[in-house]
Amino acid sequence: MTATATATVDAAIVGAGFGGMYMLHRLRKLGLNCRVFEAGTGVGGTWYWNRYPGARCDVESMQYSYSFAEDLQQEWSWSELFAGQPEILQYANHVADRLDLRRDMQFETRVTEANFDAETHRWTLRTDNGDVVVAKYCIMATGCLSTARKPDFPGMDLFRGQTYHTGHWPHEGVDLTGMRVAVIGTGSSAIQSIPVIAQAAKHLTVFQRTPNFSIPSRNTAMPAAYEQQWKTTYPEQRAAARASRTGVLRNPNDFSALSVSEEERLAILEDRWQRGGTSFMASFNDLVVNQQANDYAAEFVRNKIRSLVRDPATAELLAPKGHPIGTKRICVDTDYFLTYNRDNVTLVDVAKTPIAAMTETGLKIGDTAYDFDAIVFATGFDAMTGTLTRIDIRGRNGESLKDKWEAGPRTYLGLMTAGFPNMFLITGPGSPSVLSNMIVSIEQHVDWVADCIAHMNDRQLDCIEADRAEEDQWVLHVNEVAFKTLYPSANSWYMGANVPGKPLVFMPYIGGVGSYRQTCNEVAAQGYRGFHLAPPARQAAAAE
Ligand code: N01
Repeated sequence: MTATATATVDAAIVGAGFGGMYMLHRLRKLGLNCRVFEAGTGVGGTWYWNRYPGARCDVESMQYSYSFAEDLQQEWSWSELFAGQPEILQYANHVADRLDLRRDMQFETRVTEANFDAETHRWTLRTDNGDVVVAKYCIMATGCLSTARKPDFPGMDLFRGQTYHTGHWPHEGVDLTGMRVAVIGTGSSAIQSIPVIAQAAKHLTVFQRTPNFSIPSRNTAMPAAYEQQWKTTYPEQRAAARASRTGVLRNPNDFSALSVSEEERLAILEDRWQRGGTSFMASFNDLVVNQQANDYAAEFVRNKIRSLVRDPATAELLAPKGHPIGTKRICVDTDYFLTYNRDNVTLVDVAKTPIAAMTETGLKIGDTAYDFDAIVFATGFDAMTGTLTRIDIRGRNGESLKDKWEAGPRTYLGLMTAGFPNMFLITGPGSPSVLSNMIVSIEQHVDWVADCIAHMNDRQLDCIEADRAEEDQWVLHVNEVAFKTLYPSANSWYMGANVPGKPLVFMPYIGGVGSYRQTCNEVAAQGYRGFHLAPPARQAAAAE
């Protein structure tokens, strides 16, 4: 679809990932005229950009898919227990085809500005292609991990070899066969890509600043009986996931790690380790709130690392000791720790002596030079706020979102931010988002927003805005809940700690997917408590 110079739509949706796709579908059903803007050349969001070797979802395939249409969830078959990136992208494209979404999508177009006009209650969006679009609603489905981040080493431009970021992996793929490769970082993306890169590279050197806890995925081809069992019980299972804490069904044990004998504790942890995946964190109900409980689980995993990695010094370097398990995003891997037993893999600790510079031939750590053919940045994202604050968003009275969020993001329910009427955030900061199964949280937000717009249409309302005092209360609540857990003790991207100068604020809402949904539903049922709703601007003026 090509934009005309100035177009008018009911809703402008920014982003064609799972959030933007479903939002378009829901709003079309309400009869709204919509346009989706997407920087990439296709749909899929995260799964469009993150094509690095080994990229895979760590929520089980049967749970990581849309639940809104029975035919969609019945007709699609996943080939593995945990789907790889190509298959998830294929799924996103399948949904786009089935729902004929692309005709309202404009690709290779990045929204650069959005301005609210309080006189008309309309947003004007501008894009890097020069498009100007006027919309009643501006819906930011921009993703939580969509602005890739590279550190700013001196000499970044000097390196003569190839450089890559896991979050911007070339579509044509990269052949690292026989190369001397560096991977910087040991987060989820690195932990998935390192075992695959090690198989191709002549030599792989991993630069680790903070070791991470990782649990084996135990990924397999999809067992037919397992798929069938899910497909016949989808309604119940989806309902249970929506009411759960994380949006993922993982059989949580509802008792404390301190309530059982040491023998029992080890047996439970071993059972979860053998089952694999993030369900390890559901071994007990207090792993993220009780330091002693957490210590037991953390030491269990450290001992596993010690048993898997042959060289004791490397094993000790890989064993995380500086943060409670789970407070930095828990990783899920296939043969990550075993990869360090390969002769062609070296681990370099850059915690005490950081990477000093990039050179023409590689990296400098202190006085030591390392030469490479390719350097892979697995250095993460400016998470949750980075994409939104890079768009020049101006609300009432020209207030800039970037300025408003200077000391940390402020939202009411993670859905709207006061002063920015008619702008909805899909899985915004202050909502469970990244602490949950993203598709469950996306569907909940999209449904809430679509229902809200239907409510407004039915009553000829034209403008909705979060109340600032309600927003202050919500921000306080998000903080209070977070500080009852161990999460804020880690230097994680949840806290903004990975971006120099970013305020240290716990950004997602940790109160749980189920109870959060209930709160959102109650707010709607009470006539959108905490929001101001208004008729069209001209009508309001006439009534005064
Ligand atoms: O990014 P990260 P990611 N010198 O920020 C290191 C989701 N995800 O792309 O911890 C040296 O976690 C940094 O070190 P430190 C998931 O939610 C999901 O891996 O800051 N190192 C860290 O080790 C995940 O959490 C899936 O000390 C530097 C790494 O780079 C999120 O995306 C798969 C450095 C960045 O790790 C982000 O994961 C992949 C420097 N100057 C991702 N700067 C699945 O579903 C940064 N680092 C499986």
